[in-house]
Amino acid sequence: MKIRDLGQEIPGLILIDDFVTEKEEAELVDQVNQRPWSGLGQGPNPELKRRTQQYGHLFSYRYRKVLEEYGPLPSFIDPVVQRIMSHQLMPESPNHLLVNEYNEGQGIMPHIDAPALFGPAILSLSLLSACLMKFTHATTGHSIDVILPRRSMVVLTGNARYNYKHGISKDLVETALDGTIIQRAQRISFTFRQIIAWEVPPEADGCGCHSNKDDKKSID
Ligand SMILES: O=C(O)CCC(=O)C(=O)O
Repeated sequence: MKIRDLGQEIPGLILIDDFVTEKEEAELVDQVNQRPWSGLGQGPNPELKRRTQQYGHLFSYRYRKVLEEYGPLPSFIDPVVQRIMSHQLMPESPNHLLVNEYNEGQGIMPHIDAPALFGPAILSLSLLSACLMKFTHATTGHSIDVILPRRSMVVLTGNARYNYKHGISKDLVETALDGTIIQRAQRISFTFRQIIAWEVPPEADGCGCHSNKDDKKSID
């Protein structure tokens, strides 16, 4: 494991290479492939244009709120959660695991995970292939691309979590700033979050703009 503090570029951004081994990666992918996927017409989030799974809680992209508590995260993810906690990457154990599958030509629109619903640390583990994650400051537009290598964990806290949108393009080939060329292929990500509220309180969302941030990512 190699921890890279990218805080000079965006405060609160950390990238950890080799967070899981190749064997663990294969096991994690095998576990999720034995379970049902949602999206692409399948409930409980049929409108999603990519396949997803959720553990711990069910978040509805359509209603913009948590609908159900499933219970503890499944035991197959325990070693990863233990590693997260032993490196103090989250203040509390995650109670939501979102699995996203991106095939060639699939990405996720720039968004900030709803501050009222999810806790101060958002972590995402990249499996099967790498991609570029673009971070764009919500007001200044300052933007950087970060390569998320296969089997790495990206950690978003502080500025990176609250003030920068993160997104992944649909491009089939991506070129990083340093010239690295990334041929996009199937990628499965595991996003770990702490759900702190089931819905955005009306006073925090008076203009409805909070929900839009997350809405956009749901359909792309
Ligand atoms: O795939 C990823 O690494 C990020 C996923 C994400 O941002 C999300 O589902 O909110």
